[in-house]
Amino acid sequence: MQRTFLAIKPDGVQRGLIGKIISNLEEKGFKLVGMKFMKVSNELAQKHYGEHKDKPFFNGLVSFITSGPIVAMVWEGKNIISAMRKIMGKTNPLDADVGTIRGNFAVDIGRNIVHGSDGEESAKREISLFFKEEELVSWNQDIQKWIYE
Ligand code: IDP
Ligand code: MG
Repeated sequence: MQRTFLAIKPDGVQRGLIGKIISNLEEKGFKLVGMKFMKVSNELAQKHYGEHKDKPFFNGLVSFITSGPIVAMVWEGKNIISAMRKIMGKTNPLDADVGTIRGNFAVDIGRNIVHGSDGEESAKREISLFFKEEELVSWNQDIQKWIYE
């Protein structure tokens, strides 16, 4: 089993999409192991998006992600890092397939609703940026035997 970091960005929260996004992932069969409703500080935003610090959109990205509350989550499942990226859809929502979160709910690249880790390294890094170990919950999801063979 793998863990990934997923955040519903301020646009997703403002647009009332928290429930729909979480429902989608519960219905898929993934397991929620951590969740926080929070404002991202400037410092945390800079760290989280550190890989983009030289990009022209960096300042806008940091002010956007700190502009309102987000939902920070950790989800667990088989191959969940790449599976989540597929469920999210391409970075530019106009390129994202219909049926994906970004394809269904977003238009602009700077308002693309969700963030998800793009690999094992970034998942580890992002989970530990947003969560302390004791904030993650290990639990038995009783429906797992109907999801995994
Ligand atoms: P990702 O969120 O799909 O992993 P990244 O390339 O890591 O995409 O970019 C991080 C975030 O920065 C994107 O989700 C998007 O909101 C924003 N972003 C990326 N490229 C651009 C751009 O060209 N213009 C404006 N915002 C961008
Ligand atoms: Mg990324």
